Amino acid sequence: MKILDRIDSPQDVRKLTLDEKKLLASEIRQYILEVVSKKGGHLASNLGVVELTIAIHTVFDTPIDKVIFDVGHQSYVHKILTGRKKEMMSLRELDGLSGFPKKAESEYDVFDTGHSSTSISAALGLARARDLCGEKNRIIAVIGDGALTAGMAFEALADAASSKTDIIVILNDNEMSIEKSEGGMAQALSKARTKPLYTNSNRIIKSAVLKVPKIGPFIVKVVRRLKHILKQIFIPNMLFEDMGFTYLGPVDGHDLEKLESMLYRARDLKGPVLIHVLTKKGKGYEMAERDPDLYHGVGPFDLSEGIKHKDELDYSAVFGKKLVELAGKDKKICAITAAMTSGTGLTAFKEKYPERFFDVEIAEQHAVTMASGLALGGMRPVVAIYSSFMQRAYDQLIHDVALQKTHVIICLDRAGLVGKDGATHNGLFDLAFARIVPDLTIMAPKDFRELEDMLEVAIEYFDGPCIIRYPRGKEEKKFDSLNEIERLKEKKAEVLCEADSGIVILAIGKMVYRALIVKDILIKKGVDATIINVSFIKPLDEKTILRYIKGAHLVVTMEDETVIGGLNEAVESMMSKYTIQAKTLAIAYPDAFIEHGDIDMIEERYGLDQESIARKIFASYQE
Ligand SMILES: Cc1ncc(C[n+]2csc(CCOP(=O)(O)OP(=O)(O)O)c2C)c(N)n1
Repeated sequence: MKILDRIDSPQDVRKLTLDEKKLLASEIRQYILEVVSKKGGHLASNLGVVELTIAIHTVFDTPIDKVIFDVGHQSYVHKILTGRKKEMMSLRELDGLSGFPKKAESEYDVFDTGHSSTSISAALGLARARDLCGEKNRIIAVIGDGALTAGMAFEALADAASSKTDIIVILNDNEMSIEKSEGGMAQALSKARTKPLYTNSNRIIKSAVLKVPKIGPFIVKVVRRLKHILKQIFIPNMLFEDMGFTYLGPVDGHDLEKLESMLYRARDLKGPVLIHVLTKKGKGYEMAERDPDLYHGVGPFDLSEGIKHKDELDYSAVFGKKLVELAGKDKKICAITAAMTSGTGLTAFKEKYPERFFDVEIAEQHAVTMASGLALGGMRPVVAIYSSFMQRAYDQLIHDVALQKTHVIICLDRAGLVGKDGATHNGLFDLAFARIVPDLTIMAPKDFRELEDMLEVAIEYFDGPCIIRYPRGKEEKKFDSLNEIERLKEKKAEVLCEADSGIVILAIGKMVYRALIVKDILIKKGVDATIINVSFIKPLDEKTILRYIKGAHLVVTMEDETVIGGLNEAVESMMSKYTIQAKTLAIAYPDAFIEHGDIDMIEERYGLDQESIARKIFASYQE
């Protein structure tokens, strides 16, 4: 019988001997490889934290002691150890286990994560609540070196340090964000990695000096006074110590014995403690160790063959290619990413124009404000960000870009539903939050070609801030629209087909092609529809739209967004401005957080598949 078969909770882990736990670690690695190669998910990060997670659940009294996993993509081991071993086979499926910690899933999941760098803030809040309630449990935040690059993590560290409360921050340093960690924090950590272990050497020196007859204790006293000087010599990481943390480490994150003893020491210390743990991303699966960024987030793949590089075109790749082309002609174009170079399609740009490429690490807010500075300095910055991560930089969009009318182009990748990563990663709110920002142009392309044209027009012909939002994956259909640049320069919508049935469908992005399919279904039911590709959510091309909706019977809006604040509201407020009486129907996601799973299945659940849409339109038309 495998040891893993005997593990239903951390209590079972605590009963194991060290050797059994080492075996358990290798069984867990095998299981994760089996699950993720079948289901897809985050692989390399989970393989790297197997021993660390076992040690945490051994040393701390979870769930009374509370552990928060930053980002949460590395929580699979934690899920396996906390009673969800079997459910791992439903990982990231609709109604299955989430790929991130979820309070609703388990009492061991303390805080829902997904976006990076929230763990220390949440842990500090829990620690303060514990103190105020007179309780005694331990609060632990597990944060990667990548996640530590975000401003929010620094804000929390500073607050935690000055709070003097008991809180443990475990820094999981694998020298990788999704790509190799770079920047000032990476440099500081790399210095710390190469220096001797402070806590061990400090203890050893102290006990040796104490043994010196008569003058030993005196020396220790003097030495205490000279602590600051000693610190300079022995403490590998002044940054954390100077802030007010007790720094322990670095410790080998794959040596269970050392890890456990370090965690026991941290557990019994007072005040804020930071443990620096060194791990290897992808540990135990050679291909992932060699290429951890490729194995960060994966789809299903063959374990013996590994992931094959596929050169399939998706929106990110089309964006990246076009930007490289434009940057060849226009030396002022700069590209900015917040730790998502390959995800946003910017790898080729980085290689071709390194001096105009800026990876600011997980710092979306800084990315947007820095872009505004670049624009003020005469450059043409293009910031590529996933729609959901842009939520971080909302104030920067308003205050640092739109208010100052700087010519910053923000390309929102993964707009709409993302599927398996679920609620934290869905890009369903960008229209709602961006639409109310004055002086902002917001576009959504129906296919690759329109994305390329929008990018060119936004950079070369528009002035002031622009957003282009596009979905994950491939285009639904290649349209044969011609001379798009001229139309887009005038911020015009595109009438794709006209009908005199009184049904007008206004669609954006990937919903444009769906509108055409819906029209075919409707025709079979005996009604036709006019279809307009809106292209500009802001400013709406009122002239064109008005021409078709005046006198219409039913105006349908189709968007891959939440129903609040997006295209539907824009059209409805325009209709009320011009007192257009037509009935309206919103095809959009409800005012709710949409769960993880296969995109087709989620669309069906919320009535956004072609059949459901056609049914709704037909019913509404007949009412
Ligand atoms: C706000 C935000 N921006 C970007 C991401 C995408 N992202 C997920 S994991 C990750 C890297 C995290 O690196 P690290 O914390 O070191 O964890 P590791 O995967 O190396 O264990 C990034 C950039 C995110 N989840 N949240």
